[in-house]
Amino acid sequence: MGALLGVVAAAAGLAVAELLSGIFHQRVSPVVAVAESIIRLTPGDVVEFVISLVGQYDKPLLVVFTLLGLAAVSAGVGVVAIRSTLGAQGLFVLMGVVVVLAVRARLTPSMSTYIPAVLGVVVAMAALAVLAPRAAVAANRTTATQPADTRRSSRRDFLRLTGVVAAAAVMVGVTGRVLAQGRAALEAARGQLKLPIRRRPTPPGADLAVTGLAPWVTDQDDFYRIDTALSVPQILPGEWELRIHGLVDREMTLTYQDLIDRGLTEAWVTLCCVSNQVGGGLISNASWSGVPIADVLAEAGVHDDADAVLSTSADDWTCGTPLSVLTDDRNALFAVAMNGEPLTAEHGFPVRMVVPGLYGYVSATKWVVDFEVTRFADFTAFWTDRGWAAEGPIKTQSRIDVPGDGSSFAAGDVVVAGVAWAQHTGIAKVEVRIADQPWVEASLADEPTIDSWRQWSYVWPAQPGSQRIQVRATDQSGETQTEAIADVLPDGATGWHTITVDVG
Ligand SMILES: Nc1nc2c(c(=O)[nH]1)N[C@H]1C(S)=C(S)[C@@H](COP(=O)(O)O)O[C@H]1N2
Ligand SMILES: [Mo]
Repeated sequence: MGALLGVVAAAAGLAVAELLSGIFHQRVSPVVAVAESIIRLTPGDVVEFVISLVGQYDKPLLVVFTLLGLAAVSAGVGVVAIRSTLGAQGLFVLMGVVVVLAVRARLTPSMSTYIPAVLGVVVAMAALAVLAPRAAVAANRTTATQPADTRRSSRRDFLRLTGVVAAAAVMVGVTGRVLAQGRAALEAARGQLKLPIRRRPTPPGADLAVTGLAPWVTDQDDFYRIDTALSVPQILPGEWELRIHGLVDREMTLTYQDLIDRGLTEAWVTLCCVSNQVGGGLISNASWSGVPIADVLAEAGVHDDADAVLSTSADDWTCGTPLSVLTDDRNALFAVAMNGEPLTAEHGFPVRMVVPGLYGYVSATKWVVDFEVTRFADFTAFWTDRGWAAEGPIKTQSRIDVPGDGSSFAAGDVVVAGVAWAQHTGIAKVEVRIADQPWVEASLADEPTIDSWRQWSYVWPAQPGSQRIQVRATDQSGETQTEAIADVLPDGATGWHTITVDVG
């Protein structure tokens, strides 16, 4: 009775998790995330040996084994539930934590990443709460004096309810899997693309390779993700079209193949979110492949009275960008690839905008499908409607990555290192201040382009005690970061990143 209870409750939760992950078009569902994490944590030679045995069935088999494992653990939880519902709920929470960690390891976190796993656990717990008391009565653990027919009827009651929950779980779970097919088709199409590009090596001298310091190039899976899309837009390259219109001489419609046929330009660009707090992680650097927006606009013939472009995504998100940054000589691109790979669906597949020097909300439209040349006076966009500034040039900033805030270590020479950025202006100087001592200059890594962030480091002869470390950057226009603290709203945070460490 207990085992059945546990398995059915877990199945209800799992089904809801699969459904939500299908609705959100996530690349992996919670179950697959657990399965993939198992592969990751298994030694390579063991994985290879298993694959040599089962061949292409490795993934489906692993998912089946993961499900069997989950069922076994859940059965155990159900047995516990007959004795202590609270204890069983605790075990479900624990399983939930494992699933969330697996999801975290396999998906770039965004607004909706953890919703399926978390709601799945909630549903499993609710099912347990409803079924466990009935199971306990049916298992006759409540009173020894219970008449036999009462026990029989409560057993029937339990089995009937369990059957209903199980049937609902199967229906919901299957719906989730059907919804996931769309994403699978998209992944297949993405995998079949043969773009004439390769991953570019990190430019020599740009990466100081300090442990704990953000690598100069961010892998696509580690690249920060910000968007309003609960459900990731699914657009096959063959279906994608970009309409260019508005204040132009010639309207144009570009297909994916049109873009590729134009030849791809490569550019290192660091993207940054206006919501990035001082010291925050909503910033990443990559090599982008795409078509210069300026070339396309020149072909369309922009009218003299235009000063902006209103771009719209497949999910109707809108963004206003100054025309000037799209037509000058910077690398503003309709990008199709990041780090030599087609964009992932989460980062705008098949085509997005990338513009050096502007926060993402005014420049980096993912899943872009409409491009209207217009005037700022004539429109508002998604975030400007919500109080954010119409123009969003990135503010010069710097961040301390190592040592970590609040960390403790022994006195002696300690490497302090981080990144600084002033996209399309360039970083001229980074300074570090320990407590109230004078500012000292950090050494800078090479700057292959002014459109990317720049790493810095400083060897600090650390003295014992609690110590404050601050950083500030000066850009190549001579401007030094202001100490004045400003919130991210309406046009980006200011202030010096400050950490405290304990030197023993
Ligand atoms: N379609 C669409 N594009 C979008 C957004 C969005 O919500 N929808 N968010 C923007 C914001 S605020 C940022 S910071 C960047 C982030 O791009 P990334 O998720 O690839 O890092 O995308 C921009 N492009
Ligand atoms: Mo953003």
